[in-house]
Amino acid sequence: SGQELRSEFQNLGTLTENISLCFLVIMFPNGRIVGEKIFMTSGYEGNFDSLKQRCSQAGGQLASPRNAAENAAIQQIVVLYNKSVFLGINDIQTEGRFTYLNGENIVYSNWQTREPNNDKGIEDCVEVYSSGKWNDKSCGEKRLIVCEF
Ligand code: GMH
Ligand code: CA
Repeated sequence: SGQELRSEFQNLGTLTENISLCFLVIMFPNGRIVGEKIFMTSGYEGNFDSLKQRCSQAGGQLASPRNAAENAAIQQIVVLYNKSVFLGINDIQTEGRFTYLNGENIVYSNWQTREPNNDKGIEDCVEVYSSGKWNDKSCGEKRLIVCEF
C-alpha cells in the first residue's frame, strides 16, 4: 500500500525496497497520495482487460475509489491528462450490480445524472469524466490507465 511504501522510505528501509519505490515512481511519474493509497498513471491507454492486467503486473490494481477524496485524486489525473479513465469497478458478473475487482459491492459511487444507463445493453465498465462524475461504458473502449498501490 502507499502507507507501507512511504513508511519504508521514511525508515530508510532495505535497499531493494527503496529501489522498488524508485522504480514505481519512474514507471508512474504522475501520482496522487490519498491516505494509505497512491494513485498513478503511466499515460498508457487501453481497454479494461489491458488496463487491469498492466496495474496487476506493476504490483497494484486498477483505481478503485472508496470515497470522495480518492475519487477527487483520480479526477485530478483525468484533468491533467485530459483523458477519461476506467475504474476497477464493473457489473460484468451481474447487470446493475457494480463491484470492485474482488467482487465486493461498491461502497461509494459518483454517477453522472441518468447513469448508469447500460446504453445499448453493452456497458459494464465505469469511466470517470473530468467533472469527476462516473459513466458506465463498454469495457472494449480505450481509456487512460490509473493504478492504485
Ligand atoms: C446515451 C445517452 C447519453 C449518454 C450516453 C452514455 C453512454 O447515448 O443517454 O445522454 O451520455 O448514453 O451513457 O455511455
Ligand atoms: Ca452510460
